[in-house]
Amino acid sequence: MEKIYVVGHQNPDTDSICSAIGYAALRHSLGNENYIAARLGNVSDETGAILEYFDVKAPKLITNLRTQVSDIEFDTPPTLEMNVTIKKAWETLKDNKISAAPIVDAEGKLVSMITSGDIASYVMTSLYDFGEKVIPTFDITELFEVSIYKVCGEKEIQYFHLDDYIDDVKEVILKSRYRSYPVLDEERVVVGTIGRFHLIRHNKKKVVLVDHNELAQSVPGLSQAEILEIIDHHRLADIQTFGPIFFRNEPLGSTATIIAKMYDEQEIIPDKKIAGLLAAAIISDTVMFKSPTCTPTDVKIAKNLAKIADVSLDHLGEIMFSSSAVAEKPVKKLMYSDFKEFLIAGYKLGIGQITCLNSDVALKRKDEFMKEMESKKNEAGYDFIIIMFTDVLKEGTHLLFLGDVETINQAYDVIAKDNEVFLPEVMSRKKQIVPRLSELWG
Ligand SMILES: [Mn+2]
Repeated sequence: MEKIYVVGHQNPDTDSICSAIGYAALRHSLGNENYIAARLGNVSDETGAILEYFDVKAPKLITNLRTQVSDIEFDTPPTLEMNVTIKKAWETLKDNKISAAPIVDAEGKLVSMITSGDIASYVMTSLYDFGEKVIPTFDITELFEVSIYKVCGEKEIQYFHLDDYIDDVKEVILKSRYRSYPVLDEERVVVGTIGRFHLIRHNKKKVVLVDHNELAQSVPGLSQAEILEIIDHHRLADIQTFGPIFFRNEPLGSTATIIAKMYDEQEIIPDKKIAGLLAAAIISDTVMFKSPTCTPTDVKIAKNLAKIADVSLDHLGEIMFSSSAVAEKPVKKLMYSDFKEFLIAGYKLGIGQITCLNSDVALKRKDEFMKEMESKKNEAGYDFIIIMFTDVLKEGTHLLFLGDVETINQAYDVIAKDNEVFLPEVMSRKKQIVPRLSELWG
């Protein structure tokens, strides 16, 4: 059955990973085994700690959704072994109404290709060599018994692999003149042939997006894929689809909350592990229910999930937030584990968020952070770069930023100094940091 990937945003956070796992599992419970949880990047330490706790594997890593040869309905003509005769080869081509077939060794691996043209030309050349002499019939029989390997010789064969991208295949095919090309699996075993014709229509990869609906945060090659559903709790952004889709957007604290509601609507109780992961995702996204994005629904559902999983929510919080201990880890790792890019009114900016139990420890490393921010800002061509140190105990966020200080002062009604400022009660990038910039610039 055709695979359907369920995938969250780039630089996946706990909500993106756990919602993908949770939704794929819900689909499995409904009998749709072809839903596969996926991720677009490394699992953060926070998420890793929670996956380990519940003993659940990280979702499959995918790097893009460009169409590959394996997405095409290519032909599967019979293959011929090297030692068969041209008579047999000719019959095979004729019986299957094809003009070419791959030649393989005993293990099915590609050796060459034979075409009806090769056979015709070999026979004609051989006959022609007799000139105008009378041809004895036994010679013709012998001719038919020649092994095909002799006929096609050692010509160079253009072939493709199952994981080759169609764009690349197209380029090669348009420049060459063959009618069909062998397709190989990773063991070089021939699994079929493709021709120009197959490139015209092919299946798109199918995907369900969770926890985002913003192109810049999604998987490369998305425009070549078919989006079946979007389940999200972020602002409506810019992803467009070819046809109508199932789109579910609710102003809740996490996508995991929506997934848990969907279990409920289907009257399915998630198993212990899934319930635990969804609860953890709610706690992570709402920063222990302290974020203004948190709603009473999030609290109610998280408590219910914790009951099913037989764990305490505080314990889940400890596992996740202490894992992002900010004293020792490399700055790059801290900065990019939850880093998102935004385009607001023509401004390009990057905003990273680090949730921690003690932001003072992190700020001792300000110089290191500023250095990395500087180089990232130049490299990515950002107008602004902001790193949020969201402090669970202080219930606020310490900002480090690079960009126009007046923007920060106006947007957050503060007086920032030395590229930093503390924002009490600010816990959410989505609801408190981004919207104020949008208002200011928009
Ligand atoms: Mn989320």
